[in-house]
Amino acid sequence: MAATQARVEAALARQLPAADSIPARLNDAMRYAALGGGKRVRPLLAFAAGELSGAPAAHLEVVASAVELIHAYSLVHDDLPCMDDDVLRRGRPTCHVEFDEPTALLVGDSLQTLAFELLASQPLGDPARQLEMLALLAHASGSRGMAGGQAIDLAAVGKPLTQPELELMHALKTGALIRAAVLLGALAGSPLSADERNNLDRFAKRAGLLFQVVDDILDCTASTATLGKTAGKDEAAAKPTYVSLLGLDAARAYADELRADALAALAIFGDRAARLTQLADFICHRQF
Ligand code: GRG
Repeated sequence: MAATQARVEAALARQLPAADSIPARLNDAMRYAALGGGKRVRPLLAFAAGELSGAPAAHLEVVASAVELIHAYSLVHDDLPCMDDDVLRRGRPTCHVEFDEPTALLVGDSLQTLAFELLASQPLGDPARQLEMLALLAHASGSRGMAGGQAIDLAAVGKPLTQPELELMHALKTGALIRAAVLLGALAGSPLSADERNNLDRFAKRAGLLFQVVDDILDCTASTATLGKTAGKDEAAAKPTYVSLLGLDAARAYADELRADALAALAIFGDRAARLTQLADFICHRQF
């Protein structure tokens, strides 16, 4: 994991505009938001999924960086006063606190477009498959994916949601990009069979939901210092979560169930899925 994280960090550092190039404040803020922090779960998933299809590491580096840039953009915008209004991210002041709101808005815009520039501008094997990858990442990021989930989240504050409604919100807000990371990693190599692809998709959806259930548990059980972001925000904002819906013990049991289902979907891949299995365990048992 450390080697992959370092590789992605170096790739992002190369692809982001130099901090002293014009416009220096925006470029500095882009680097602040994207470098030097985060678990890099999505890049790790992309690299692990690439092992299923024999994807070249150079292709995976591009795919993983593109997904992480979208993720970094979403965190910058999510922290803005008009959204979640937070001051702490990855143990540091949020982007709009360290810089200013207009800069943070432009940082999000620029990280998002850089992701697509990166994914479109380097040959990644079969051009038709590369187009499929671009469409997949765009779909996962937009109103039918992450941004749509964020809209449902903003509208849901203070309202009780049923479990299927909560599931849809998270499948879009958090799950869509995690699913994209897994599928893009696999797409960067040789084609999978239809059966393999369906099982990988099932793994990706279960892993995305698992990530969110654990996030909800950590929000009410871990400290701000451990998380590097403000803990207890969901309850304070009266946000519906798996813990508020099911209770802590049932939320933990649900996380175990999702992990087991995710791992069952990997059976078809045998030893090639060793790293994805480790990552599902990491997502389930993480402490931050
Ligand atoms: C602004 C369009 C738009 C979308 C924002 C992803 C998101 C949608 C908001 C983030 C809010 C949040 C805390 C969601 C819970 C799950 C999540 C994405 C947590 C943060 O991801 P990690 O834990 O972060 O992978 P690091 O810092 O490790 O990269």
